[in-house]
Amino acid sequence: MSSKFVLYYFNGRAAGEAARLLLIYGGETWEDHRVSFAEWSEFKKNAPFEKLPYLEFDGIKLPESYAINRYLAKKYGLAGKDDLEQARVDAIADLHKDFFMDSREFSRVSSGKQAGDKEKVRQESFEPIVKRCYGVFNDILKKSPSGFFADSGLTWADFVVSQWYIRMKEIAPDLAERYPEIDKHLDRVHNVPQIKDYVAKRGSFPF
Ligand SMILES: N[C@@H](CCC(=O)N[C@@H](CS)C(=O)NCC(=O)O)C(=O)O
Repeated sequence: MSSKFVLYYFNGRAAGEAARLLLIYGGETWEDHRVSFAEWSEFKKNAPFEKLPYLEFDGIKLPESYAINRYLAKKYGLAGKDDLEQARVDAIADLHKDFFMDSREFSRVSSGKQAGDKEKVRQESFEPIVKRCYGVFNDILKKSPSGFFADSGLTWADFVVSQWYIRMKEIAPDLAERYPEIDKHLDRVHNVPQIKDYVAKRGSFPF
């Protein structure tokens, strides 16, 4: 059977895994196209906005991870229950984008992909963004009646935050103790019935 959706991203979770989880949650027929770093410079010429991820369907190439996530979340009922909740979900995701951008350096230096003094990068760029964002996320989750970011239940913001948190915990294991609600949230997300099987079988990722 031919796939309706093709998601193009690197072999990592980072900015692509939330879209994968949304497609799986939605029960879609889709193709998980992982672009290797060796083929990227050639591939980039035809990628909209010259970045990954993008989602291809019906002759359309939709770029930008959050545009993709919102599009799929609306389709599968994971955008938030009403306009206000959707705006709150967007706010969580947007704060997470700050976090993602500012934490990538520590991730790269930790894995040796980028040169640098790991402890210096941790103190000067990673810790300030961790404190600003994870403090907020932890408090919201602590107060949430659903255990997810939105009071009504699971949304795409849960996929975005939890999937990058996996990488954060690899490079800074003390985060689990400092932000216990974020740590419990990861298990809660991974136990969502629609994605549980995929999560158990997907194996490890380099980032
Ligand atoms: N704002 C974009 C950022 C995408 C982005 O930075 N993608 C990275 C991978 S996470 C990429 O394509 N890197 C390859 C390059 O810049 O050449 C989004 O959220 O989709």
